[in-house]
Amino acid sequence: MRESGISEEELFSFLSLKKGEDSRYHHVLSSMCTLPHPVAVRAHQMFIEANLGDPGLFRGAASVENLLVERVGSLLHHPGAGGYATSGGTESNLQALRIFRKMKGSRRPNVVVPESAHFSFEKACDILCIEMRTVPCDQTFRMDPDALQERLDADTCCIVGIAGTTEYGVVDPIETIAGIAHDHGIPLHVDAAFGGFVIPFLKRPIPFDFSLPGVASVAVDPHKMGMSTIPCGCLLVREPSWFNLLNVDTPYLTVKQECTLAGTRSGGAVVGAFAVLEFLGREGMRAVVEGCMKNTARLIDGMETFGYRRAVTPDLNVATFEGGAVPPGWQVSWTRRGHMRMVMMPHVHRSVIEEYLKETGEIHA
Ligand code: 0PR
Repeated sequence: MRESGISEEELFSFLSLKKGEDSRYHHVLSSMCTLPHPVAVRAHQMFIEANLGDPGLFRGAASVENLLVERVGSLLHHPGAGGYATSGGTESNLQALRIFRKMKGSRRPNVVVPESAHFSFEKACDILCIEMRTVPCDQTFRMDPDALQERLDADTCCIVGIAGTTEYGVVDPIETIAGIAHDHGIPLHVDAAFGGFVIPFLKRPIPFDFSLPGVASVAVDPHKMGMSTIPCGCLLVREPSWFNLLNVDTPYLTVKQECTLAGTRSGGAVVGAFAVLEFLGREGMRAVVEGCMKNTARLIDGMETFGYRRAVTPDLNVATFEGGAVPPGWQVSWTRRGHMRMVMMPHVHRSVIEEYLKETGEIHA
């Protein structure tokens, strides 16, 4: 660290330089994050210093967190769900497994996840010393429920289903999986980190939430399709009292117990997430999702005219292809199976897709 500080002007000209090295979202087709909605930015700035880790000091921000949980709960057909705002899908998934591991009390617990699960489950199982059993997917990259049944035993503390896979944007057969979970008395955690703010707004919603009796918990991320600022995830559980399993004493804080993983937590991002939902309402969210889905269909259509076949027809706004050309200056990603992958987030406007297709056509020709 410097002995004496530099001028603000010098500092910010250095930071502008660094900012210039960042990707602008404009040509980014590989991300599940997006430019935050302007109301999220404004709300975040307004609550920039709020620390939800000491909620008694920031009662306003803390009550907005409760409102956010209530809004997301009602979206997922369970307004009375317990929940809190996490730092994102990784923390939500870890905390859900932590709850169900404690509930089970087994000495050698296992969790059963589809092979398509996000790598956050690997981290969570490593930290929690849980055996992770993977279930193969079918040809459409969705978990095979028969193979799931074979992997369950008396030490299975949780089944995981994915409502919107990271790589292919497909939804596991959650209704069937929830039935299996219910029959075996094993809690089902649904990772809807990406899909949670998409599926409820589709023309034909797919069952994935608390409306299914076997679903015990759901992870949904405002900092992905919720268009909030980073970091903001949400973990919701069917029974609010389950969070008591995670409580630790916090004697010198304004609240005496805490169930969250992080101590200090961003109030700004949480208020930002609430702001977007309030400002857009279901109508506004439907419009955003409809746009993303139309753009996905347009991209698939356009790529197929060049002979790049879709790897699968997605449920959500993720498109994957058997091969493809990447024009210079664009960010795309590749799945573990080698498919080219693009995510049609809200910043990927129709004009961006047309530009991408035009440039791809030029390379292709
Ligand atoms: N669950 C699912 C289904 C996810 O897709 C992700 C992240 C997570 C959990 C973990 O969420 P956090 O990253 O919030 O902890 N999916 C994206 C991915 O890993 C995250 C991402 C976002 C990656 C933007 C790159 C990027 O530019 O691909």
